[in-house]
Amino acid sequence: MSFPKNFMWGGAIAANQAEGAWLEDGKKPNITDVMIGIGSKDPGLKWNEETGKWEMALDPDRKYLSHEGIDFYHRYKEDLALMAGMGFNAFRTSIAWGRIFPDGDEEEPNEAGLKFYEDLFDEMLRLGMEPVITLSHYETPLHLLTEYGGWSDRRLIEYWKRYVTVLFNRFKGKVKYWLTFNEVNNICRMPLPNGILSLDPAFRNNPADISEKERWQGYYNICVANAWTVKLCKEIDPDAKVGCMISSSSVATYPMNCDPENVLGAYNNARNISLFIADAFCKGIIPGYVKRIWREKNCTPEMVEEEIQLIKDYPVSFYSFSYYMSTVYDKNVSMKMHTGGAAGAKNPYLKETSPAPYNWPVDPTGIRYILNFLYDRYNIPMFIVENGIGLIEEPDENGEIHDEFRQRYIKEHLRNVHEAILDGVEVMGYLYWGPIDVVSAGTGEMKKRYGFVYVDRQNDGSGTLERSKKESYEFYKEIITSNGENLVKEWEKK
Ligand code: BGP
Repeated sequence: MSFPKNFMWGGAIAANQAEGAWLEDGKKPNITDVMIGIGSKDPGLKWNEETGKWEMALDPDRKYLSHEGIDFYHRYKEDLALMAGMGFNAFRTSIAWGRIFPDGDEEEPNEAGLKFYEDLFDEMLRLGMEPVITLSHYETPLHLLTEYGGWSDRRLIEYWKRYVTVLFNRFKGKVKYWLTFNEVNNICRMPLPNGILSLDPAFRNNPADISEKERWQGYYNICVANAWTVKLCKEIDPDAKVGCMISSSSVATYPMNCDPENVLGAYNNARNISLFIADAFCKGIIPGYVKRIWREKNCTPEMVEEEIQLIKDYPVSFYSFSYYMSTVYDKNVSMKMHTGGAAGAKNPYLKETSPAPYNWPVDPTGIRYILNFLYDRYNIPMFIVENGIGLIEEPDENGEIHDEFRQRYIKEHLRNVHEAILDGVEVMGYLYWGPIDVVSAGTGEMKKRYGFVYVDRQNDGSGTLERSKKESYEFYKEIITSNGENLVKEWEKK
């Protein structure tokens, strides 16, 4: 038994990490444009006592690599041709909200922004790639944060509806798969890149932190916005589908041992980091364990009865997710967070991690575990839209990059995806994260590379931006062109 016939094979990037052209053709800054890495403790924002407002305050001594990215904005044709060369039949990227509504609260969209994405999607379709489009990949227009505090203000729901209505009308028939908010569950642990900036005087020295009230009001407003997206899509383009996008590494939280407190702690970790919002998006309910937090922290958001009904009536049609690694819950070890997921105790059973300084544990079985777990919980198709490995790599004296680690990583993960399919899980596709090197989300650097295609751009901003194929390029191509058959045959032999 092989991979399903219509399996989507490809890769995923995001506008803010690849496009560059951060102020071109009418675009204004979005939140990640002022951050060097989404985990950044010192974003380029300052409270101005005189105006009584937050304002952009970039550090002149630091390099904001995302401002030029890999210049995908101008080079997308070349890049898509390289992806097509591997046989991609799907490609995921995001729309930078600030290209369409530069401030976010305008009445009319920016035609230049719409035109750019129209040309981009037309090119994908011409090359036989299904566009899989994230509506917001850490890209809320900065103005919506500085002026309104972002998603904790319910006016954003209206601005969002305007934004998605424009997109659904314009790209009707072209985009069949929409993802609402990238890794939306990070809204609680990394509120700033997810579009919330505190307007509470208590947080003026630390824009990365917010009050519990703002956090959960943001959560509720995003749940409402998600449901509106599903409703508007059904009305405007009924053939298209809307999915959630959840960072699901933490769904694979294993208990350190059979101490019941660790078992329960592991389960709660999966819920509190990943599922608390997936439950709302997929099952249409605000779960009881979330309401308990609201009661205990006295931070119940303001809610509207019709909106609770809307959340119930308009769940997403598929579950898309990122998976990078699993983690271990031990009641005596604190749980840290980074872009790859949660990091708790060390798992003594895992043989490798990605090389230093990243050291992300490699756990291919984890992807089979979460595919089964999530499919059992939500009963909707699963879509892997991010999985990959970031390595520090430079061409050797022959100009080549031999990335065996990446090939092994992909093979082992796909093997487990295949097992999950045999287990009966409906899997729509596998989109590898970062098929071409892009700026890292977590650290804002170039030297952490995921690509099958190398981009000559360095951390100091130097480089020709020239693209070249790594060894894994042909490897991935072979998998795609045989629809995974080559791997299945290899596994059957063993
Ligand atoms: C996810 C993000 C991506 C991506 C990936 C890898 O959290 O959705 O944007 O970059 O992680 O993370 P990093 O770039 O930090 O290695």
